[in-house]
Amino acid sequence: MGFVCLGYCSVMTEPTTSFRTCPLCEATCGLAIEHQDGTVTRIRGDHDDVFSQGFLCPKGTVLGKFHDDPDRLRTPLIKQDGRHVAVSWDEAFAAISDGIVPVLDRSERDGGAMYLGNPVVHSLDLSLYSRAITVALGSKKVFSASTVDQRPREVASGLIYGSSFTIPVPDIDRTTALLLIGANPLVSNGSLATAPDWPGRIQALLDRDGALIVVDPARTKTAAKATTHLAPFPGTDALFLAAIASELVSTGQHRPDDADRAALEQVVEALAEFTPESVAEATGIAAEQTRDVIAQLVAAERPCVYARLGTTITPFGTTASWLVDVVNALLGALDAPGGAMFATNPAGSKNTRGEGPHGPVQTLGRRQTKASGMPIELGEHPVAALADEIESGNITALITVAGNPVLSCPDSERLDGALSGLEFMVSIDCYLNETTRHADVILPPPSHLQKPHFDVAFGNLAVRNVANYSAPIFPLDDGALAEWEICARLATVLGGGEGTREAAELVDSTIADQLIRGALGSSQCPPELSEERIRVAIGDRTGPDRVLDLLVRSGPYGDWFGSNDGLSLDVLVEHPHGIDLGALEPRIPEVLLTPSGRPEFAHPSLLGDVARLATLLTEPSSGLRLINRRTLRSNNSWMHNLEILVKGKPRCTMLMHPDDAQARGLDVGDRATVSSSAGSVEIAVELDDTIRPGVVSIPHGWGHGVEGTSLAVAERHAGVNVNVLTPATVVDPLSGTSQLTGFRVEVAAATA
Ligand SMILES: Nc1nc2c(c(=O)[nH]1)N[C@H]1C(S)=C(S)[C@@H](COP(=O)(O)OP(=O)(O)OC[C@H]3O[C@@H](n4cnc5c(=O)[nH]c(N)nc54)[C@H](O)[C@@H]3O)O[C@H]1N2
Ligand SMILES: Nc1nc2c(c(=O)[nH]1)N[C@H]1C(S)=C(S)[C@@H](COP(=O)(O)OP(=O)(O)OC[C@H]3O[C@@H](n4cnc5c(=O)[nH]c(N)nc54)[C@H](O)[C@@H]3O)O[C@H]1N2
Ligand code: SF4
Ligand SMILES: [Mo]
Repeated sequence: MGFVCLGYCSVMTEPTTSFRTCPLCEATCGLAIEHQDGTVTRIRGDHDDVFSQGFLCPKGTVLGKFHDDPDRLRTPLIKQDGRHVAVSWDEAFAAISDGIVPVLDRSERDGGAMYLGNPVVHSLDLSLYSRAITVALGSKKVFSASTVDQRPREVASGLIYGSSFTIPVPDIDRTTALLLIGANPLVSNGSLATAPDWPGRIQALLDRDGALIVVDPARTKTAAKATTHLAPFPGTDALFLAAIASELVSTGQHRPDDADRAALEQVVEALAEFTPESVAEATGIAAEQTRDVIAQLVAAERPCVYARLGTTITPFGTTASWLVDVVNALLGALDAPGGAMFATNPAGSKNTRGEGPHGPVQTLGRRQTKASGMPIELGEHPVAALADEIESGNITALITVAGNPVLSCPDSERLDGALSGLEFMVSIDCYLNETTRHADVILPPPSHLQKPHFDVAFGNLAVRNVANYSAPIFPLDDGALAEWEICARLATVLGGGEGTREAAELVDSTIADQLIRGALGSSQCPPELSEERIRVAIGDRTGPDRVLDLLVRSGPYGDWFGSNDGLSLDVLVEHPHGIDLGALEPRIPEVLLTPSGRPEFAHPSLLGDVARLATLLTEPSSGLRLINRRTLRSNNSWMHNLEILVKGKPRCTMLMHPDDAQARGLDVGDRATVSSSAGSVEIAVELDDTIRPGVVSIPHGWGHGVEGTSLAVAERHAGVNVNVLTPATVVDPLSGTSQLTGFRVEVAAATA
């Protein structure tokens, strides 16, 4: 019988299952994605994934829906007469060249700025190529989501260990007592602690009769599992940790590494005024509760302290992060199995090059932002200063990459207004949303299923050493550009070029050349290796695959371009469920890049903040404070356009203790006006006795339905933007990180 085409049969393919790491959060779950003819039919957890073993959360199942979302941008847009219209890539790059280059040149490049959003670290292309844009922009004004997130932890690590990448992670699978502060991994799926299936790992801890001690003003899903839950006043964790540290030493219960004993005792001497009694009123944690926690940690065979976002988005974030490490070290839990350990990144990291001790002295406070004098640390401006810098004319052109600062950054109403005053703005983003509506040009990346994936960042943070590469499942759409190519073309335009494919390839080969030189210069490079041999080994790959191959092969598990049988991209491709490289192993001193060759616990910048911490002891705790909250079916600001995640009861509500509500004449479902020093919003009240009296919570990332956006589903589930309330004036002075939790608000019944 002849071949009869019914119109669609010519493209019918066999149903296929592809395995892929979920790129949405830090948990890095393995997904089994069933698809046919370019359409995802089903997503399950990959039971053979070496790390996640089948676990996934509701977000992991929606990558197909995101791929098909009609609002996801497929062609570049430029703003004409206040409206965004579709154009070709050539037209988009020409518009950027005409629009931004003169603006940059007028300020001798000083007026350009970048905002790098959270998904940058979840995208292989962006992790490897967004830097090309920064370099070409030629401005030092780089902002990112880090200063509304983990920057205090990184600053503390830079000072203590000599690298901001050297972040201790909880060895969750081996600990016997986990003190978990300001984190809700049963909802967030974990952060700065890459571990798929937190629920299972926490359950395993409980099953082996371990203790889970949760410190959180709310009895969250995680706290509900705890063997002990303490609900402190927000923002006071550094006091609690200081009291634990000093009590451990004053009662002689500390057991640090002898090499660190002197430094730790110097620290504890400075902390003498913080005792379980002296901090009790300020923290809301009774002295006997603190002593009980200490007793549990000391009695445990393998104790571990882990703190996350609830401790870093406070004015004492760096100090709290430091004290976490001090307490772990005093317990003998730092760098010990079952304690707080350091991962070994398969893609390599500053701390895997075997360079060892004797790095440079790390200092703070050398640079400040022009308009508001906020600290610039680790090469980044605090986002709290972005509106100031724009309004005072110091920033005239902005490039946002995978970020939605209008919803995620403090004093956002003002920031929203400031963005409309820019002379030129470019966004690389998948949606026309609250931020990108200000952009003169929007460059859309392909969907996540059309990109390669490898977690170059989370190799530093994983609770097991694992390497897992995912090839794209679907090809690029006709005429679409890979995200690395968008970055590279944009970089050449910013440099005065035309943004052609050839120019982008030049950027790509320059990056590869630098990595080849770096590999040859490494102390770990086998002496017989030559540039020519490396080039032969990497073959004709280009783009992110070539860069990743170079990183992995010259990384700590690498094959050094055929010199041994270690990892290469080819080996990763042969292992679609990932390669397990084993449990974490002790790495001190090899991991350190400090002048002394030991952790600098007594770093002057950290000791220097103790006096400020003492001022918290007398801060009045009256009134209401607003804390942050995450919900399982949400991911910061950008997954609200997927019906399956937003349907059902509204998630953007304010949780309030019934006593606090009653005192204000509020009942379930009532609308309340919430105001702070920065602004006010109106929101529905949910009564909830799981939240501490004196504290209310509102999730972030909402506030859709704004004019000029194109998010049909999100618009129907708009919610309010909590960051209208967040003051931009309060930052952690050591790291420039905004206070997004624990600031004062007034709540009253909304008037009609
Ligand atoms: N009040 C309050 N505010 C907070 C927080 C809080 O707890 N409370 N949390 C803070 C934290 S921890 C963070 S990390 C920030 C996050 O804030 P942002 O860094 O602004 O990140 P998102 O809100 O996730 O916005 C991501 C943007 O990237 C786009 N995008 C998604 N994937 C891709 C991609 O692969 N490529 C490109 N080019 N674009 C992509 C989306 O469309 C969206 O516009 O918010 C912070 N803000
Ligand atoms: N479902 C979902 N998952 C996510 C995200 C999301 O938006 N939704 N975002 C991702 C991102 S970008 C990040 S950074 C991670 C964050 O992941 P986590 O670090 O786990 O952060 P949160 O889930 O915000 O939990 C912080 C907890 O701290 C508590 N808290 C607030 N203030 C204080 C305080 O002063 N002291 C103490 N002790 N606790 C306090 C809050 O009540 C909350 O339970 O989650 C990631 N995963
Ligand atoms: S937990 Fe994170 S990585 Fe795992 S499926 Fe959910 S969003 Fe994806
Ligand atoms: Mo984050």
